[in-house]
Amino acid sequence: MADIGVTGLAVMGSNLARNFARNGYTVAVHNRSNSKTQALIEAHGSDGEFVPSESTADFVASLKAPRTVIIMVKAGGPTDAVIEDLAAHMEPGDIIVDGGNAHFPDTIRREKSLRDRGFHFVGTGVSGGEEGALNGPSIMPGGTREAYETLGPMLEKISAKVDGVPCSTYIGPDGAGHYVKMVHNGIEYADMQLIAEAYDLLRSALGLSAAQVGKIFEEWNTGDLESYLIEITADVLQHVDAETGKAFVDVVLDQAEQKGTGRWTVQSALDLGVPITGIAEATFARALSGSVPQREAARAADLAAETAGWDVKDAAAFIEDVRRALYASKVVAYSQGFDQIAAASLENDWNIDRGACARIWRGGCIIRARFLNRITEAYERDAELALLISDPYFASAVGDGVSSWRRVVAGAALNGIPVPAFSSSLAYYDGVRAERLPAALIQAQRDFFGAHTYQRVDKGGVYHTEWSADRSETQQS
Ligand code: NBP
Repeated sequence: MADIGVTGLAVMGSNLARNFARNGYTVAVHNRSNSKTQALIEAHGSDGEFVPSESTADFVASLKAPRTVIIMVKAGGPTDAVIEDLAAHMEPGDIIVDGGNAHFPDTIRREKSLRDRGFHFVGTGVSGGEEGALNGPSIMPGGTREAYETLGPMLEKISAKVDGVPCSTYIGPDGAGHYVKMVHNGIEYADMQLIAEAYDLLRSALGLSAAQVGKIFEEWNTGDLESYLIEITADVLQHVDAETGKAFVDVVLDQAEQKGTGRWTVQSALDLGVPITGIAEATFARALSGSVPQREAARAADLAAETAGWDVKDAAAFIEDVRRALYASKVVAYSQGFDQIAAASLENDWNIDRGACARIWRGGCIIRARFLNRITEAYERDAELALLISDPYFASAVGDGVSSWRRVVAGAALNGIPVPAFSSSLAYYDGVRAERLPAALIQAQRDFFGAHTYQRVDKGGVYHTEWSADRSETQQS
């Protein structure tokens, strides 16, 4: 009998099934069209013990109780179809796991409906793409603790390990796992945008080639910024296009696409009222790059630039400024993402441990990075930490970079280089640390035109001023 089943054997499912088999589990495998099942067994049957089935009934019958099945199909309608098919053959107490990129409200809905029918439903984020699925992904499972007792040890075994610690842990009930995966992807958007802005600044200000900037990133990857994304950036920038002999990055169309997780992250942040400006700017920057008619219209109108012209006297100092600005902006983007997780956790009663999230992102996933250790340590110091950048380590790390950050953002503005993620992160930093914000004026305006009321700094209560009459102030009940 099989320990675990995987249905949906496209790239992610087949690699995950192989990972389970290589780790000593007997894996039941199934796919809607049997050709993929056969292809997996023919090409990789020697990886371990597989039990292939053509029908769902045989697939379910080949599993040990409680039967545990991971679904790795296209998110949305296909996932619902597969769940219904499985549920018709499984029994109460069995565990149905969705490892696809589901939107968390779908996971909440599915979990409730399957719980009502006696099943355990686990919505789990799986990060790391096809290579991670095969060699060790970062896994973010949400569902019942009871289901995690059966499923968890298997997920931990196949996950990436950092210092021997698995990159998989119980995240929380129903949609918690998919939510954390969604924010992970949002942070990935911000991280990529910040790297792209740093690259743009270095090329524009110093007139460097892509390969020269690649070398700088290689150097950065030996310090605080060490991460998978910096590493691949160094590699990509030094890659030469075989056809033209030009830098590869120079022959790629500059329109960034997106599959939707960045947008979902921003939508949820708007609902929760959490300012995730880094992720939002990164998402909008992709949208701007793809706004072809608007970009053409702007160029046709020859919109004025009035730039000052870069005059970098000390290239090494400028590079160090950009590095510090990148690190500070990155810390802010992560801080905002963790704020969002905390707010969603509170709203949904998920009780998510943010330190554990940072711990399981250290390996296997796209945003794996050295500094995630520091985030785990910060939340270990204070599990209720209201603001990551107020932790002593991050306060000092960001503080050390503030003057560099200001020089870089000011230089970019003077020279017409768009750095939305760098500049919005700096604006957030200045906003969140400000003693007093101009929000007071906004409250006064709202009361003026809409009688929306305001509170005072010098006494309690809620007030309204009779703006169009005698301007007397009345306390509201
Ligand atoms: P795809 O997202 O391309 O989905 C293909 C699979 O879905 C095939 O097995 C296909 O079966 C099955 N399928 C479809 Br389409 N409609 C179905 C239906 N109505 N009933 C049953 N099966 C159906 O595969 P993937 O790229 O391996 O990704 C799998 C999941 O993992 C997705 O949710 C994805 O978002 C997520 N994910 C992907 C990555 C990545 O890097 N690719 C990373 C992390 C998570 P067929 O063979 O019969 O057509």
